Amino acid sequence: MNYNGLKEDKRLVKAVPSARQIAYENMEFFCFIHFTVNTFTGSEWGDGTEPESIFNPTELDARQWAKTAAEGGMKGLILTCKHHDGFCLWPSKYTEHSIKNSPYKNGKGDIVRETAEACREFGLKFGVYLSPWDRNNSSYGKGKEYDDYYLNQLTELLTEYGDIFVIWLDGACGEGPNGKVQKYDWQRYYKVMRELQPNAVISISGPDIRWCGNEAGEVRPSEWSVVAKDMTDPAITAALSQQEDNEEFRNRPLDETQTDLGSRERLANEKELAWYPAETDVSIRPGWFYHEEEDDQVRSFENLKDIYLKSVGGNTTLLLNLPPMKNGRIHETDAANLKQLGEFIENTFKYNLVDEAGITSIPPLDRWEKEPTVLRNDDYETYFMNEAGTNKLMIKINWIEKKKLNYLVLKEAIPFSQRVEKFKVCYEENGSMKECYNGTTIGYKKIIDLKGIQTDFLAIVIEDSRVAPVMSFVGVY
Ligand code: FUL
Repeated sequence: MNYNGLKEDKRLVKAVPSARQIAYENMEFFCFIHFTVNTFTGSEWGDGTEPESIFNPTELDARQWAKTAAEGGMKGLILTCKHHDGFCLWPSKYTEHSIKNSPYKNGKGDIVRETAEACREFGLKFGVYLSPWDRNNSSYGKGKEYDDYYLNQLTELLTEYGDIFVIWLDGACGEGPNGKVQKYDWQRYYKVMRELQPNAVISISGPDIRWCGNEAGEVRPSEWSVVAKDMTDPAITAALSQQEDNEEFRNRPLDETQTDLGSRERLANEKELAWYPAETDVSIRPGWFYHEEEDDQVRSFENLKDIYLKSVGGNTTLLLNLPPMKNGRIHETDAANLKQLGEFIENTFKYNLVDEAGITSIPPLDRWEKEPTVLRNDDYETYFMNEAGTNKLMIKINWIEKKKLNYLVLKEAIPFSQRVEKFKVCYEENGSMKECYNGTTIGYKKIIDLKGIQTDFLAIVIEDSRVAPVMSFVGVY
């Protein structure tokens, strides 16, 4: 099989996800909560000199955060336990710069615990963001002394709050209070993380989940989970997010060097490859932290829907930030728009029309032990693997009568890596076949807007694949 002059290369599909990566990708959609002294000073990056006394959320109820996230269709929640300003939302034993010296619950509060408990109540998994960059602690920039401090805090978070599903590591790294920049001992950090929470993924400046490269909700048209192994080097994420945080940076689109991370051409000379799937992280407001003056700039339901379909439906996980207000509550506009998204997700993907359709395929059925009907089950136990060496596959779906079709969902069986490189979708209208989609990657999940076409026949035509495609699920809604 040839593709643009390059031979089929089985090594491209040797990179496969770990169990923890599969579990994370399956969760699809998460909530980010950015909350710290910045909420009270109106800034995005605190400088570490903020007095603890300003932190005073008088109506904070972590259950409202968890409820809002669950109603929005999210499956997990990640809290900024410590942002770059160094202020801790839990009473860490290792610093005085925390809520224990704030008016919040007279210094007796622990927002990490309250949030972890609320997540359990609402069926969400809980994750932590612990900024390596600390602009408050005097050991920052002093090498091992700061690494020890960071690991002590990390150990508190990973041992005292139950199961953690993700440790989200920010790439931003600047000067500390003494003007020095710290060189983080990442490998030592990862070792402790793996020991204490072996099921948690280590994201962004970690080896499991990759930053998509922008904060504007933009997704690559061809998103590959198999990329060059050196992309997992935290120095790369750090370099990408080194700039000052401002709106321009947050809305910066991908530059050309970042649009193709995984094509055969791009990977042709890479010696080592890794399964390193992308995450789309974006805020519901212009800032990561709450600013009252942005109350009229909350992303609308339509915009959130668009981001959801592009990201979760474009082979990435989606991490959507909901910044609580000074009083500790998520603003009602943010909650209402997200709730609409949750209802959209639930109602749209409730009933799979493939359950009442016939499925056949070309090459024909009887050449395989398994029938393509296994595509109705949304799991990796059942999948449809094309015959070795046969990279083309057509899946045909037909109904007894015409149906109005809104969305098509396709999933590859990612335990076998990501294989499909080129496919199209066709349907029958007035006796002739029409093309309604033409694209490249599928990966974990692809959602295609069928725009309400009316038809009784749909064909998914895989035109090229790295090696024989393995499809796990087809849904039509
Ligand atoms: C960035 C940080 O600098 C922002 O403040 C925010 O936390 C974002 C999610 O990551 O690197």
